[in-house]
Amino acid sequence: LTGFAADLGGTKIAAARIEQGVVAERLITPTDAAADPDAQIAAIRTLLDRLGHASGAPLGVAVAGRVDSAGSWHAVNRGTLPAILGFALEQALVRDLGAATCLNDAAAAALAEGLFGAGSRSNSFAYLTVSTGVGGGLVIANRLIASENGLAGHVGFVSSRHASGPCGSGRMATVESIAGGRGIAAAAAAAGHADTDARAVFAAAAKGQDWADRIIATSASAVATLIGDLTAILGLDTVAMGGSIGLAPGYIDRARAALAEEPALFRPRLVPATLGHDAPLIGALAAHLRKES
Ligand code: ADP
Ligand code: BMX
Repeated sequence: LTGFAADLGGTKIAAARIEQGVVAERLITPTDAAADPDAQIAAIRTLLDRLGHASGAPLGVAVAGRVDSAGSWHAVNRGTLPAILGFALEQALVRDLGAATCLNDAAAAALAEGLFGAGSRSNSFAYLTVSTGVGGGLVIANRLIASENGLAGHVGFVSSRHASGPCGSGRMATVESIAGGRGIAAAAAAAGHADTDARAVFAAAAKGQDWADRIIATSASAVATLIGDLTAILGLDTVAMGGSIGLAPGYIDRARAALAEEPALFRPRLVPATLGHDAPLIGALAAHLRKES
């Protein structure tokens, strides 16, 4: 597993040079959420250039949004990436960078965790990212679940009894709308703390502020209920959690505490992603190398 990878999320773009399955060098830049696809590709390209990527080198690109079987990229949450409205991403990447495979970020991470990480001994595995949104990838009987329209695995858009407001997907009261970073910021604003991002809500909770603690507890409860629901559908035995919120100190403990309220049958093993923030990067390159072989 040697080559390059990029991971474009709603908040940050990461790119890496990967050598023998290990991230040898990584660069990160903030995502310009409003930017059009060409500008997003240019931002990825700038990072790859700095990492020494040469045209035609193996490259996997993971993106927030759905990637359909033709390689077109569409935001599902239009509030997160409003200018990604159906764009021939894989074609453009191949044209500009010589070779590339693209797929959804959480699907890429699920693939990596399934092959090399928390899901490697599982028969029914889910990766969940709690980040700008709430994304997912499902690996059942060692196969990543995929659909032609690229929507399969978008578990953050399931309805939640913990939510009540609108979601950028157009659905109402989704898990993502209450549990993801944008949902947490919206809940903070509703509690009178405008312009407070999820990271700042965590900082406020760490200082003992009740309003912030309640928002994070609700996010973790919504994620735990989602895990119970997915387990009812798929018989999950293991769930790995990633994303900057999922991996934030204390978050997985809160999710486990909420999951403890579920009956045992609906309670899979819940662990942090073994590959941490590298999971989408390693999975994207793995998907590329698999396609080329
Ligand atoms: P992306 O969604 O672009 O993949 P991240 O996984 O970093 O990026 O998730 C971004 C979200 O995580 C934002 O809502 C941000 O405020 C929040 N966040 C970033 N760092 C932390 C942290 N240390 N603790 C809690 N939340 C964080
Ligand atoms: C949203 C959705 C998913 C993505 C997930 C995590 C968009 C733009 N994003 O559910 O495709 O996998 O967020 O993405 O529709 P992140 O930005 O939080 O890393």
